[in-house]
Amino acid sequence: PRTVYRKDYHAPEYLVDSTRLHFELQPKSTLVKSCLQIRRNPDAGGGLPPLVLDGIELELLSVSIDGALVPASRYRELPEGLSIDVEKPEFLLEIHNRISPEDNTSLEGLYLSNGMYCTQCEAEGFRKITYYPDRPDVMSKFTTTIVAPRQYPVLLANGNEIERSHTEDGRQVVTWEDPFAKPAYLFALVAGELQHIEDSFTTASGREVKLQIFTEAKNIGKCDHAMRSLKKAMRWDEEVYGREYDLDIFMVVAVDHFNMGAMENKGLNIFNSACVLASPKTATDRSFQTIESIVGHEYFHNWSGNRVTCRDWFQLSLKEGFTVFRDAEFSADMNSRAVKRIEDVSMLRTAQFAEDAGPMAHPVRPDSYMEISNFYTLTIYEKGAEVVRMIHTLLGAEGFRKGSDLYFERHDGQAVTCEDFVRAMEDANGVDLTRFRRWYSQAGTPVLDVSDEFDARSGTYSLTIRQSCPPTPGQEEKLPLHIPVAMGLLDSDGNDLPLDDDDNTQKVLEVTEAEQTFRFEGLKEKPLPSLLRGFSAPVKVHYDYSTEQLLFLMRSDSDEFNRWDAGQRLAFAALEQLQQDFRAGRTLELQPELVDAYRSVLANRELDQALVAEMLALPSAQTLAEHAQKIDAEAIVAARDFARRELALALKDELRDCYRRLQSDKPYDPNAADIAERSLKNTCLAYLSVTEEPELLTLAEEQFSEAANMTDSAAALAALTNHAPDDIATSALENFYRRWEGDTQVVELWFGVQSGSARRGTLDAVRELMQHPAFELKNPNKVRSVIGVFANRNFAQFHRTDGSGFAFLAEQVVALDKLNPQVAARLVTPLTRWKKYTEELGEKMRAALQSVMDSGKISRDLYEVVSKSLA
Ligand code: DPP
Ligand code: ZN
Repeated sequence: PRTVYRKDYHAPEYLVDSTRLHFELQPKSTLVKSCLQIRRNPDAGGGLPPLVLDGIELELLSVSIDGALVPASRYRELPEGLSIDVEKPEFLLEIHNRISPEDNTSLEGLYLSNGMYCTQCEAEGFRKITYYPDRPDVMSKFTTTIVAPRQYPVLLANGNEIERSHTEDGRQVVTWEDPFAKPAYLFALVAGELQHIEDSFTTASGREVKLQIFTEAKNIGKCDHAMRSLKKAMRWDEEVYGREYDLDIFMVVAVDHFNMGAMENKGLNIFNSACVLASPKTATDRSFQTIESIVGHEYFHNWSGNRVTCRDWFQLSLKEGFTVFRDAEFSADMNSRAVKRIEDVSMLRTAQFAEDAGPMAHPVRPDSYMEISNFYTLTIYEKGAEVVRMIHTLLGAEGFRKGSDLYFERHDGQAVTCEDFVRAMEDANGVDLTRFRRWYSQAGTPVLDVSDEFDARSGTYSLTIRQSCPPTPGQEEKLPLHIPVAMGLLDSDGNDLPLDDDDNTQKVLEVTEAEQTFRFEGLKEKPLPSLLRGFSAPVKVHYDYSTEQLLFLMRSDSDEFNRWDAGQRLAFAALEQLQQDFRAGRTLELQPELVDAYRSVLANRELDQALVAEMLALPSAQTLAEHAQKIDAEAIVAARDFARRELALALKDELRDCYRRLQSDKPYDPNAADIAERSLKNTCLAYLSVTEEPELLTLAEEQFSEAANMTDSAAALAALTNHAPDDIATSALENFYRRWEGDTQVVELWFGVQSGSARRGTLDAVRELMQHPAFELKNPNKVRSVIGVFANRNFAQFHRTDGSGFAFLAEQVVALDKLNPQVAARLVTPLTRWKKYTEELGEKMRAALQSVMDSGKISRDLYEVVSKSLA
C-alpha cells in the first residue's frame, strides 16, 4: 500500500461550490445521483488538468457535464476513483452510481444497522457513497434529497428540512439543506423507523434551537440523560468560549453498529448507542459520565472541527486534541475536577505512553500514514489535548480565551492547520511559541530527571531539571521541548511555601533547555517539592522521593492530583519490589507502610470520596507493564494479586465499615456526590470479595439481589464472577442475563464482565460467548465487549504463558478483517508490543502477529499496523 506524506500536500485542483445529492434508498441497490458545481481552484496553478475524484466500491452508471452525457472515452475508472477530462474552468458535473448498504460491513459510507440506514464519512467514508474530492479542504454547500419507502418514516440529513412530498408510487421524498459549507466527511444521512424526544435551547443571543434525539422505539426511555447533557454543553460553550450554536435544529441519532464513539456531522450527530443511551436501571455511573462527555465532545466540534476544520488529515489533532481538551474541562466543571484529571491521566500514562513507546509511535501531527483510520489514536486525541492544555497553562485562562477567540474569528469557514492554531494563540498574546511547536512534530514521551539542593547558609533551594526523550521510529534524535512544570514547595508541616513576592504558592516553571536550574531564595529549611501538579505536561518525572516523603505528600499536598500520584508512586515501588521477589523465588511480603497509608486514606472523610476510591486503587497491570523495561507478565500478575489480597485482608474491618456506611437507599441520581459514594462503596466491595471469605462474599450476593441501579448491580456481578465459588458465579450470571437479555447495552456489559474475569477458564468462556446468540462479529460493540475486553483489560488471562491468548486474538483479527478492517486494525494493538516482553512470551506474541501477516490478503488498515510492528 501507498504511504501518504504531509510534505506532499498541495491545494485541491478543483473546488465544489455546491453539492446536490439525491438518494433512492434500497438495501442492495441504492441509487445515488450527485450534482456538483465545479470550479478550477485559482490557487492551484494553470491549465485544466483532469478532475480526479475519489470513489471506492461504487458501481458507476453515468457521467454528464452541463447536462450532456460524457462519452466513456473522456473518463477513466481508477482503482480507487475516477478521472475525468476537463474542457472549461467551471461546469456542472452529474454522476449516477449504485451502492449496496446491506453488504457494507465496514461501517464506513452508507450502511444498514438493524434495518436503519445511516452513514459514517470521517475520515474517508464519503468516497464509498459517491465519487467526490473526498478531502477536508474541499468545502461545499450540501443539499440532500432522500427517497425511501414508507417503512422509513424518518429521513434525516444535515441542516434544515426544506421540502417534503411523495412520489407517485407512494414513497416519501424529503429534502434537507445545510447553509454552511462543509467537507464531505461531515455529511450524514439517516433513514429509519425511529422515535424521538424533543426539547429546545435558547442561545445567549436569544435564538431558539430545536433539539431532537432519535432512537429505536424500545430505547426511547434512555434518551433523557443525553438531552440534559446536550443542554449543559450548549450553555457551557457559550459561557467558557463564547460560542453559540448556529442552526435552528440539532439532531442526535443512536445507532447500534458503529466503529467509533460518535460523529459530529453538521447538525446531525450520529452516536454509537453505547455512548448515548442510558437509564438508571440499565447504565452505570461510568456510562452516565461517558455520555455526558461524548455528547459534549461532539457538540463542541460544531466550532472546533466544523466551523473551523482541518486542511488535511495530518492536522487531525487540530480538531480532536482541542475538542478533547474542551470536553475534559466541561466534564471537570460538571463533576469532580481532580477525579476527572486522574482518570484521564491514568489512561494517558498507560495506553498513550505505551503507544509512544511502540512501533506505531507518531507525533501529534504525523508526517505520514498508509491508512488514516489508524491515526485516530490516543496520541492524536489525548496527547493532543495535553498539548492544548499546556498552552492553556502557559497563557492562563484569559490569554487562552483571547487566543481561541482570534482562532475562531480568523479562520471561520476555513480548513486550517495546527500551525494556524498556535499562531492565533501567539498573536493574541504577543508570545513566542517557537520551541513549543516541537510538541506537534516530535513523538515519544519526554522524561524529566529532577534533582535538588539546599544551601542552608544562603537559604537557597535549587531545582535542576534535565529533559530527554527516547527515540521513536524515524526520529532518533530529539530536541528540547518547552515544558510547563507546575509546582509547589512544602515545608515540614505540610504547608505550601510562598514562591514569590505576591505570595503565590504555585508556580509554572518553563523548562525550555536540555538542563535548567531554578532557584528559590529565603528558605529556612529544605522544602519538599511537589512537581508537575495537576499533571501539567505529558511527561514522566523522576525524582528520588523516599517512602517517608511520599507518605507525607499523600497526606499533605494541597494539589489533589499529586496526593493521588504520591500514593501511586508508593504503591508502584512496593509492587516493583514484589515483582523482584517473585522472580527471585523469595517469599512475598507487602510493605507495612503501604497498608498504613491505605488505612488512613480509607479513614479520610474530608477528601472527596471519589478521590478516596481512586487513591485506594493499585496501579493497574497495564500501568506496571508500561513502566517495565521488559514486561514479565507473570510477575506483574503475581505481585498485584498478592498486594491486593494482602491489603484486603489487613483492612478487612475498615473496608467493611466503610462499605456499610455508604450503603444507601436514596433514589438513583448520577450527581458527583452520589457517584463518589457509590464508587468508594464498590471499591470496598471489590477488595472484600478478593478475600474470598464466604461471609464477605455474602455482601456481594446481597448487593446483587437488592441493587436498584446498574452501578451497584454490575459491581456485585463482577465481584461474584471474579471471586465467588463457581455455582454462585454461574447462577448470578444466568440471573443477570435472564433479567436483561432484551437490553443491548446491558448485554454488552454482561459480556464484558465475563471476558474480563480473572478465572482461569476465561479464554474458553470467551470462545463460548462468541457462540452466544447475542454475539455478532459484525457489531463492533460486541467485538469490543468480548474480544476487546479480553485482550486489553484481562491482563492475566490474555498473557497466559502458553500463548493461547495471543493465538486466539490473531485468529479473530483475521476473521474480522474480512468484515471490518478498521476495527480489526485496532483490535490487533496488544500484539504489536511484543518487543517489550520477556523473550519467551514476546516470541509467542510475535508469532501470533506473523500469523496475521501470513493469513493471505489483509486490508490496508491491518497491513499498516502489522507490518510496522513486525519491522
Ligand atoms: N470525529 C469523531 C470524534 O472524535 C470521530 N470520528 O468525535
Ligand atoms: Zn472528536
